[in-house]
Amino acid sequence: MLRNIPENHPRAISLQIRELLVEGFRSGIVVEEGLIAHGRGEAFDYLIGEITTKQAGTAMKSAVALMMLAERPVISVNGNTAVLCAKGVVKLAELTGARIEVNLFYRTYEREVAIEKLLKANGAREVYGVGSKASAAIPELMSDRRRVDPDGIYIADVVLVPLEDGDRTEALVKMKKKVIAIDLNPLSRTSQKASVTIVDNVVRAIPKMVELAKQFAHLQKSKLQKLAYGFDNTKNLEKSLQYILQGLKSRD
Ligand code: PTJ
Repeated sequence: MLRNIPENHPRAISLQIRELLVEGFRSGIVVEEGLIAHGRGEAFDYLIGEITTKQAGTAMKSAVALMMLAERPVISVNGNTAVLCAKGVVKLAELTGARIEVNLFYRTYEREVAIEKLLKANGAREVYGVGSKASAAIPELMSDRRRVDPDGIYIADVVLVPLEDGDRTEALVKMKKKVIAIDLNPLSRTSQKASVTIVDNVVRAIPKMVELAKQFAHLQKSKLQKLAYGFDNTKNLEKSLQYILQGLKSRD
């Protein structure tokens, strides 16, 4: 049960998100480190004004188009993502034809199963990467994130990694996969290494991506291709940083 947060509290949404994570921690889905990672995310969210910026919107269009054009798209889910947006992840997977795979930095069988259960309670039919299904390995990666499903991330051409740590993004790109990151920190290694970086909070980004996927269902392939491939991640990240800097300067 979430603690009572007054609706009219000026930071109500932010406090509710924290409560979701604390609950997720108590139920064994989120790790302690996930709470710390959220704090870092919150700080960057504050700097972008807790809104979806124009740059994030552009990146999302490219990301959703990439997923819709992909042959084997996969959405990778960790503890934080599961408690913050299980329903949205399932919907996005449905609309883009993506598989959903559990992939954890702090991997335990209990957490994998708890996340699978949560995803299934939110409508997922099949969840990849749980237990012995994670039998393939990402080359050159030493963390437990290397363990992937041979029918999921291992053979994927496009992987969405909401809230990630950088090593795996780099390794997946080396495997010639397109990696879409959602990360509030435009300076993180994940953000810098991904093919498409959405600098936004997953709680705002995933629902917006669901809406885009609905709109894009009617687009011609050539239009999707233009959106997917006519995107420059380095330039877009630079603009995201400029956005933060301008916001700080305007307070002078
Ligand atoms: O569930 P596990 O075992 O896979 O572990 C998950 C964590 C998050 C602990 C693990 O992936 C980790 O340590 O991540 P990092 O290296 O701390 O990176 C998390 C990144 O996500 C940071 O750059 C944060 O700024 C960013 N972030 C945190 N919360 C959000 C976020 N980005 C988007 N939306 C958020 N809500």
